[in-house]
Amino acid sequence: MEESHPTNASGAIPGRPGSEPPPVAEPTEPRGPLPPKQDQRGPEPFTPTGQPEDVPQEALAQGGAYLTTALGTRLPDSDHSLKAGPRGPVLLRDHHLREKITHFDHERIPERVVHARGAAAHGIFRSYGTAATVTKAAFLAEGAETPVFVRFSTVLGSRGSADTVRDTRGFATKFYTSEGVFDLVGNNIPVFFIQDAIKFPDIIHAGKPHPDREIPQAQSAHDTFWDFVSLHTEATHHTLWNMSDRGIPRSFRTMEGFGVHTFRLVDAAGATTLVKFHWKPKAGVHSLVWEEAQLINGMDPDFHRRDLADAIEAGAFPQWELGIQAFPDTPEQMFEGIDLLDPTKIVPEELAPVQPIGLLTLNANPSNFFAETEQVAFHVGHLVPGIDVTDDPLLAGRLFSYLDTQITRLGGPNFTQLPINRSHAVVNDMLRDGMHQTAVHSGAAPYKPNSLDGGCPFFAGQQEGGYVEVPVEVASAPRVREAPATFADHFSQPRLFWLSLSPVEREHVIAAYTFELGKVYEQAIKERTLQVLAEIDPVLCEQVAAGLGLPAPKAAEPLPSVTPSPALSQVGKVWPTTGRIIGIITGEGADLSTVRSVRQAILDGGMVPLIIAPTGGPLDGASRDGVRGVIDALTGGDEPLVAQRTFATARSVEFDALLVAGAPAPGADAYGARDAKAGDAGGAIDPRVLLMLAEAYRHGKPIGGWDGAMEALALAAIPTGAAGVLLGDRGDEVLAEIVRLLGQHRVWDRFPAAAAVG
Ligand code: HDE
Repeated sequence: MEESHPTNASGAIPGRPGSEPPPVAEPTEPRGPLPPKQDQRGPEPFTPTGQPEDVPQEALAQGGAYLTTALGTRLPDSDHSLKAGPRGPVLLRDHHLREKITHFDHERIPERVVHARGAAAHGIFRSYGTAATVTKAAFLAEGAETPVFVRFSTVLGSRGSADTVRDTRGFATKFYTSEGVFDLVGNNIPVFFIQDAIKFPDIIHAGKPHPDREIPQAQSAHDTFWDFVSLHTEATHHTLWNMSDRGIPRSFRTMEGFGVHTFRLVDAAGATTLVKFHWKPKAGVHSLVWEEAQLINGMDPDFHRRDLADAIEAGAFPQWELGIQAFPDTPEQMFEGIDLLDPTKIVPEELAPVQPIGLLTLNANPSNFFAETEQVAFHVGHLVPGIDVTDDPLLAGRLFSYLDTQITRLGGPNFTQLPINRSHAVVNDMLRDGMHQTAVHSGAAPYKPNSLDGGCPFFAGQQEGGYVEVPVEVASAPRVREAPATFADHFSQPRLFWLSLSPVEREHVIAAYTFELGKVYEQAIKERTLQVLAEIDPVLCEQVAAGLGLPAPKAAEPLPSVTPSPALSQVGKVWPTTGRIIGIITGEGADLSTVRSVRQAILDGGMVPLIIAPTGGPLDGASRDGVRGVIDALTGGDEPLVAQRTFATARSVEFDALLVAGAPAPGADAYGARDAKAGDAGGAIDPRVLLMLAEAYRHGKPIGGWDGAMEALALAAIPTGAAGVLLGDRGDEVLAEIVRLLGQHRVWDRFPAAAAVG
């Protein structure tokens, strides 16, 4: 049968060679742009509590007072299945039972393949306008205020793993700008293990638990990690940062953040500047010490998550300044001999200062962890006009990976419609259908060009705020699987970092390598790692080798001469003490008026006092009744002094400093009483208090006391007159000195500085 073709009025077949050209279509009446489609508008702005401002409460989940099914039918009972008689059997027709169980069965979604464990907060970013000279991004204009959502994370552990493991921390920020969403998906360490995204599965497979037994959880102290990083020496710099105090931050609030890659900013005239992004915490850059971090993982695995939420709830809003290091966008993309496309390299701040461009304040906790913290989807490809990427090969792979992984994790391509991910700018895309589509799209023509929807939506050029890629010249080159020669140096920057650390920080690095390699079984892996350390510094190599009981190898090449960067050290600086936690150990006979005034002075200083007592309840309970109670009631007198921790619930790791108000007698519970009866010299002081003091001392925390405190300190084997240990007659004087020491974070003198480096 003859094929039939559509023909036009002249009988020619459109698009067929040799046929007559199709006649020009009659112009139709030009139509104006259609108004934005209702369902494709941006989301209603979300308040920090996560509730849309102008959506009535009834329209949201959890409206109304009565329990309903998912479809709104009110329910009389949710505690019993529908049965044939009270003793059963259960009936299959019980829709409510099946709905409840089925929904529960599907409550979990796949965790993130990396960065599974995280905590997040809402906030606001205020731009200083100082970046407006180099970028046209609207949210970086002077005075612009942009809502943000920030998620902090560990990399290796599962969702339920502990917070204070030795690991890199994620620091991902979603800016809901007026021009669309911009995500700055950074880490707390400025360099990465690999230079090319194709190695990402390798480093992650090496760091994750062993595939046979699925152990160890959330840590790098095992054979596969060290096997990989000792063979793959471009990982040396990042690994050294992990082994430094940066691998165990005191709090998310006291971490720096880094964009890692070099980005490209574009101004209104199209001029470009290369930049590296930095987040600088207002509270200072502080870390735990390793023993402390390990103890916390048992005592309070949610330490960082709790710390962030508590601080925000208490109104102590964490703040970071966003800064940029700016470099000329030359064809070589080099700065002072450093390849700006190499993500294993930093540019020392002494060579290119970090210029502040805005202030981030986290001021609201998520109201639902799953809806917000778990479902948030960051992507380095979420860019706004004025910010572009570079050809960093690690970044190129990331530009593919995030969307790809989120399609699996969030069950399809429509996760951008989830409240936490929705743009606050108007959305009019032509993406349609797919799993979990929540928009009810109108219009007949989700394609371009179209005439049926009046040509809408229209393209936005430069003038209309469109995202126009920078027309960067691409050099013609052979197609190869190779890294550039400028990526080849893997050791000079680790040496630079090592030499920039203070002696006590070097000592921590030595201890960290010794610990981690001490957990490795294969001798060959330890030896290979020692060879890597020899290429960084002989003292580092020798001291770790001594700890492992192995010979120290010599460097294969003469060590490069590098200039240290003092900005990389966390020691020797003075920081605000706001939000730091001071424990006050009280006991029988403690002078409560001093405790009360010291507690108040701590609060007045913006810090957090926690009273630790042998038992719970009010310390001055007896005096609340009777005459004192009546006077208080009449005069609105003092708040009762209540124990927030007991000897059973407190552990040193929760506190930044400890005060001892008198001699803490044993607690009334079995533990304290039993040990007290032991009859040794320590019997008079609760053994858990002695443990607390000894730990705080070992971890370099300021300790102060008055009244009978001296006895407790002596029994905890804390030398009289030791650095950062203060005994006085007056609580307020002792506190003043403790706060001064806290400004330096730790009593650094207490750590023997073994790592003297020449
Ligand atoms: Fe990621 N990374 N990454 N990463 N990354 C993910 O995306 C990936 C890298 C970072 O709180 C994943 O949604 C590749 C560097 C953070 O939700 C995944 C490479 C930096 C977060 C992914 C890197 C990061 C992620 C997993 C090598 C610092 C958590 C779940 C090319 C600059 C974001 C997800 C959050 C998460 C891929 C390297 C930071 C699989 C392929 C370098 C903070 O897409």
